[in-house]
Amino acid sequence: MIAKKYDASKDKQFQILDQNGKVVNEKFEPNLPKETLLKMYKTAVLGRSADIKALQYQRQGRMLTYAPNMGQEAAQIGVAAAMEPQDWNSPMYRELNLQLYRGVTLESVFLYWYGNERGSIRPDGVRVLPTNIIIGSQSNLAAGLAMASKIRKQPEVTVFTIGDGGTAHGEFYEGLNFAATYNAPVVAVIQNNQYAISTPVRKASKSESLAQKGAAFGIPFVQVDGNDMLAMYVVAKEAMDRARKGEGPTLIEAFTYRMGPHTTSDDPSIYRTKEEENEWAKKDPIARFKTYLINKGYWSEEEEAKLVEDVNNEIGETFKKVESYGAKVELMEIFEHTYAEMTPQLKEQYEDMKKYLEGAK
Ligand SMILES: Cc1ncc(C[n+]2csc(CCOP(=O)(O)OP(=O)(O)O)c2C)c(N)n1
Repeated sequence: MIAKKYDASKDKQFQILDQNGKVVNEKFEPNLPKETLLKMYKTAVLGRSADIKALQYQRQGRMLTYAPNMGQEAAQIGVAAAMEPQDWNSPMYRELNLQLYRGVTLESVFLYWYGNERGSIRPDGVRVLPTNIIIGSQSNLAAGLAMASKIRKQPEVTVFTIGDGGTAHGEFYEGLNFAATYNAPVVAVIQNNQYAISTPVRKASKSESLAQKGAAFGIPFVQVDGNDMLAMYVVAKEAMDRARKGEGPTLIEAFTYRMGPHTTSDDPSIYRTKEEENEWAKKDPIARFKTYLINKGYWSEEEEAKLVEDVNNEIGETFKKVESYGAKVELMEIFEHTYAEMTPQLKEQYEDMKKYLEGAK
């Protein structure tokens, strides 16, 4: 297994495509059909363009807030492409590309950041939990979900994603420890984009790599070049297969970089240098994957121009629709979606809130 050969505690990172899009680890190059590779690429282009547009909409005062994904497309899509339709995601908030690949609509992602909770509703059969803003909570949810699949003998795997900062939270350890101990079908993916808002990872952990925290759970762990779509896919596929066979969780660290701000309320120029940003711009995950596809004869600049135009039209149309819906929802909707039936506590909270709002009129 890759985790055995690429020991993250010895500073070994798994890579297939180098930053120029050249295959440097042929033995591991996956034999993916052209349609799958193109779906991965097109999703990344849509995700990147949607990120740029969302930042602009927010600056124009048309969007509430937004957490951009730029730079993390491969780390998300490589994982999503390794999943089967029946698998589950317990996502964090910086997960646009993973969500798009798995069938969440751009409309619902925009709606969510617009401030409309209806953006949390998934199309039928799309097994992606609502966005977890509470750092670390996705780990315990994943452990519970995976345990339910195991007890019900369903061939489902749950993937949870967490930031580097999130690995300093208790829930990361609680969930993964439980999943490891009971061999629950979980794949844990750390999106190490090197900053938790302005806190660099070296101020949040003393470990050489974040992957090696897996040793404490007794599970395989591996650090991957998170800007390498192929490496992320191959490692995630191996981890998914293991989990599905009942062999328990794997911990994957995607070593990547957040090219944009933490959210629209952040200014990264205060805590990181232009040189650092320029270095990482050279490692752009989309650019190197594009070169790979062109070299394979699967993609061309003409197709690129057409795709960018189509994608920008789609984004513009989608956002116009979202603006026409607005952010207003019925009060009841805030309370009624957590359980199949509202608990007495939720009913009480609803009544309290209703009275409060009536009093405020
Ligand atoms: C329990 C909890 N504490 C604090 C916050 C506020 N907060 C939002 S994002 C963030 C940083 C998270 O960084 P990281 O886990 O590295 O993920 P990234 O945002 O870089 O993707 C913090 C502290 C929160 N959402 N939840």
